[in-house]
Amino acid sequence: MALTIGIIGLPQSGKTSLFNALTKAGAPIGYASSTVKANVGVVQVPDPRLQPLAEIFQPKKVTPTTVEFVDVAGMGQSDQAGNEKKGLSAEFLGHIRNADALAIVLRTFANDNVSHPYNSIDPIRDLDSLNAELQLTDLTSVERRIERSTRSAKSGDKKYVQELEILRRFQATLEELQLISDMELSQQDHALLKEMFLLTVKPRMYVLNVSEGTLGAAGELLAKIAAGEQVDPTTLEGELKGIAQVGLRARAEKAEAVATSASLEAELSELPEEDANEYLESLGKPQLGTESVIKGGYRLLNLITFLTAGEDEVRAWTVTRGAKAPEAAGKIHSDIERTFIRAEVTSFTDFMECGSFAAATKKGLLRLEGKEYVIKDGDIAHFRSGK
Ligand SMILES: Nc1nc2c(ncn2[C@@H]2O[C@H](COP(=O)(O)OP(=O)(O)OP(=O)(O)O)[C@@H](O)[C@H]2O)c(=O)[nH]1
Ligand SMILES: [Mg+2]
Repeated sequence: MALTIGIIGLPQSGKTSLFNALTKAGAPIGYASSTVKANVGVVQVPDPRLQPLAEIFQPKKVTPTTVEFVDVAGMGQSDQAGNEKKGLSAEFLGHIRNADALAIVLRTFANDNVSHPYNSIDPIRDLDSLNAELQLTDLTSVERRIERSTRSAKSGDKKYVQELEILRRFQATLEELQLISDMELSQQDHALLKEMFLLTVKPRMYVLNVSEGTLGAAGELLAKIAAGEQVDPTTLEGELKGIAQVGLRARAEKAEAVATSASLEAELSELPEEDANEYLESLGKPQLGTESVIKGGYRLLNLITFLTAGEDEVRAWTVTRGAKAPEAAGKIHSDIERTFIRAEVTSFTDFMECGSFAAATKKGLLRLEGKEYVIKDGDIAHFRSGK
């Protein structure tokens, strides 16, 4: 199943612009076309190893691995209208519960034509407000489950007595506005969490939507923070202050923080490559948010890529780090996983030095691996299976 990242954020923070930059889908943006229905799109994961392999194999097809993005509006809406918070709509939840990770868009860009629900730029305040909404929604889910389990526990089923004890701990954490992911969790806690699809336990990435001219500086600042350097936000001016605050929060939570200029990147994605590159040069070639979002998602979810290569197809596949050879084979086809015999594996680097499987075999660089082999990023694998 494709990996799904849910894009959420306050109204008009640039979610659909980011979605368009990522998917080149051209979904309508702006106030007149606030997102009502969710946008869903599939994005190819750029992988620099595919092209050199394609040059060697001249395959009929080159297939990158993909990530799915869902852009769902509907957070912070009740605030905007000055109403009491009611939690999130069923439509919103339907889309976001199944996401593997969340990309939380936080606005720092200046644009007088785009209103902000709180009428000022302060990304860490926006994040706290979004968190409160997510926590409230999770609390409602936990309370509902408590009601259900209480009824079942009364009939004497021990399983539910234990479940209730766990649920009450979750409830207390959420009521204190703490994150469940910060709790010490037992195996049983994890098992229950897996069933509940809570929003605050999903791996998350903060996507700072910055002004065009700040993209380069924002990327550098976030890289510094992620590398563990000391940064004091109070010494920073303008957008960079809020960007640093969010970066530090991400570091403390072991989350990811990336910078994008969503509307710029959405425009760039529609230009011919040459023109886009020229424009980027003029901005000092900043790292683009679209790429950081995809890479960040990979890191967050602990994913790696392995490759298959032949004259029919050169292809990239996604697996969780630590997956063994049969599980990787299962990405290609469940039959190959079931009847797995062995894998022939070489690393991309070794392969490129040899230039062919035959040469790699001669040099002893094409290894035969069994069921216990742990797949590594950049492995080129061929699986043998039988009845
Ligand atoms: N200057 C600037 N404007 C942006 C940027 N990103 C988005 N905008 C503008 O902000 C407005 C809202 O952008 P959208 O992408 O529609 O925001 P959204 O979060 O999808 O909005 P809703 O669907 O209403 O919640 C549009 O007019 C965009 O052009 C940015 O990086 N810089
Ligand atoms: Mg939108």
